[in-house]
Amino acid sequence: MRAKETADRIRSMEIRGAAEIARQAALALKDEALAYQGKDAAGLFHALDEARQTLVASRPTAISLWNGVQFVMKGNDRETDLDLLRTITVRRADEFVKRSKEALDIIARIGANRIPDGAKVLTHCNSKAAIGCLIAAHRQGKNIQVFATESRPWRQGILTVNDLAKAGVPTTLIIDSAVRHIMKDLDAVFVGADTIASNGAVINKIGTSQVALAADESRVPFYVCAETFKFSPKTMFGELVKIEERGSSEIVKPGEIPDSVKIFNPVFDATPPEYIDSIITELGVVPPYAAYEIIVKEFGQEYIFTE
Ligand code: RUB
Repeated sequence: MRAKETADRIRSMEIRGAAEIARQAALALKDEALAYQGKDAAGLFHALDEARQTLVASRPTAISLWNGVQFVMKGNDRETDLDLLRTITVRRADEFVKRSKEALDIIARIGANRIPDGAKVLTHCNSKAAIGCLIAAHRQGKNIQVFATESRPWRQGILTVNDLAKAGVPTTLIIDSAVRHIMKDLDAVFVGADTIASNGAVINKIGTSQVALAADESRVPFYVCAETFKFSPKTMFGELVKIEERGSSEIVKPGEIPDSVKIFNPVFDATPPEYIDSIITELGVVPPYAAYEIIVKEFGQEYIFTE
């Protein structure tokens, strides 16, 4: 799928979830490289760069998307041979997808070890990384029960309970406002991440920080499952993570409320590091305060200044 179509499908939420949008963006750059009809490397680079900008603009606050396209484009501007530039772009896109899928498998195995037999675990929204851990624990033969929030307004919780039920995991769907009511009976919370800042704050689906607060109050361990491409090199250089706001039609139907009522629809929120027990990555279980070191190790500094 070419970049424009991929961007449209990301914007409309047909493609969603931080890891999936990054993988699809990388594959869109691959398809752009394969479809390029021009005769020189500079032209292909220009086409790829335009595609990169189109993709990044489709969900501008998603660092996974930015990291994914940066991974594919890294060093492309120095390549002067057209065939080589095409080959390198295709190879790097495939490598990003492969690494991201391997990371998911590793996170699932590591995360499952943190789930004791008999545990009741809560998850919020629809994170493939978090769900992977829950399914892996179930496959280890542990008798676990999962509680999944509905996650208004898009109701990604419906996807989650379908994923879990398909894997045979005993699952209960709850509305978002039931979280605090049931927290005292739970043993762990597993959520994903859209972005992790250099100070260890985790940006994830709106409501995640309330779940973390309730978990902290009941002393329930709160785990974040995230591939290293969810860490934001931009935050290391002082950029604040912008919280995406989406339209009012996601919340109310036309005519349902008076025009004078404003609607505020932030789709992510930030959970401070002090509410997070550990972040489960493909590099292992790390404290949120290790975010800075992960960013330096994975991205170095050269990434920061390419935008
Ligand atoms: C999805 C969401 C998920 C993260 C992590 O939000 O917040 O928890 O993206 O998901 P949206 P994953 O539905 O708005 O994209 O672990 O699958 O990358």
